Amino acid sequence: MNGLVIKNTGSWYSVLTDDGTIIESKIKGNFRLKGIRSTNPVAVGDRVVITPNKEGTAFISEILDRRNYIVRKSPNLSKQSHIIAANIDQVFLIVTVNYPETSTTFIDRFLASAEAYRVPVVLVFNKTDILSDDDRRYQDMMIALYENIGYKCLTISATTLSERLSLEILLKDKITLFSGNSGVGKSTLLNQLIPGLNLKTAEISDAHNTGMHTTTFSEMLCLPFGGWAIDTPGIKGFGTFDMNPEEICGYFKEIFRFSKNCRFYNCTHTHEPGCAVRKAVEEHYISQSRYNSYLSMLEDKEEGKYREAF
Ligand SMILES: Nc1nc2c(ncn2[C@@H]2O[C@H](COP(=O)(O)OP(=O)(O)OP(=O)(O)O)[C@@H](O)[C@H]2O)c(=O)[nH]1
Ligand SMILES: [Mg+2]
Ligand SMILES: [Zn+2]
Repeated sequence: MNGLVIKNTGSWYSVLTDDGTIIESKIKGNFRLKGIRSTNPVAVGDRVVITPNKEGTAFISEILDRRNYIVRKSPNLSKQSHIIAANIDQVFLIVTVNYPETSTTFIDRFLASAEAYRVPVVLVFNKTDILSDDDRRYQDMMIALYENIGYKCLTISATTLSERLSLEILLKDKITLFSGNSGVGKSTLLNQLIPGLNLKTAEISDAHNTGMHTTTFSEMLCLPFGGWAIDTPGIKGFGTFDMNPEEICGYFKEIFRFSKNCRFYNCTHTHEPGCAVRKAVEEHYISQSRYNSYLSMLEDKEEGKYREAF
């Protein structure tokens, strides 16, 4: 029997079978993904084969081939990966310039990882109703930066959601992963889009200006106007896996464009003479924040470690 994994709580997976029933399932055997150990070998969005048993539950015996997935390194367990979701059409990366502040390093690392499978990412700037003038100017700069590179950007306020219609158009009939730091309003936005949903939400910490990690499991939700959205727990750091310097460069679209003019074909854009990328940074064709994010990912690679702060 085949089905779609729509929820993952600990070792239990809710599988929506092709005949429309939901069966609570567990994993059978040892799943491995390209030799990488994963904290969750099966992810929300996976299509799986299940074998129902007498108790009304089932075993997942096989994962069907994935079209794509978003994976990050688990904090603290540097050899382990965590698959955020599989088989998605696009990502809504929910960000806030304040309450809490989403860092450009976090955004850039996320974007680079999505580029690995060419998954389109829409940057959704939330909480525009509570921004100061300074916050708003900073947000405008961010939007100019990312639109210039080629990413779609939206500004919204999830609490009032006057932007409902434009969001519905983008979400309709697609599978969309909602991701971002804790407290940026992922669940609040989904509660608005799906009447009667009532996902748990919580105010961010005043003292630390950070979210409270309210959502603790991933869940695929059916959108009333067609399509699916995946609510996920907020993520703090975004460690990346198995990328060599050339690949990392390829995932920063504008850096990649300039790299073609570097003197050396294997230029890492860190110290080499005749580097067109560093020249472009100096001349402000490439933003310093993007270049710093690129360097931070190279550093991970060199030191073989991942710093939680990102
Ligand atoms: N003022 C304002 N507050 C918002 C907005 N969107 C969300 N919030 C508030 O921000 C807080 C956090 O929202 P959540 O929806 O719980 O955030 P989340 O991204 O799901 O957080 P995690 O589940 O921890 O990852 C709640 O108090 C929301 O009411 C917004 O557009 N404007
Ligand atoms: Mg949430
Ligand atoms: Zn170079």
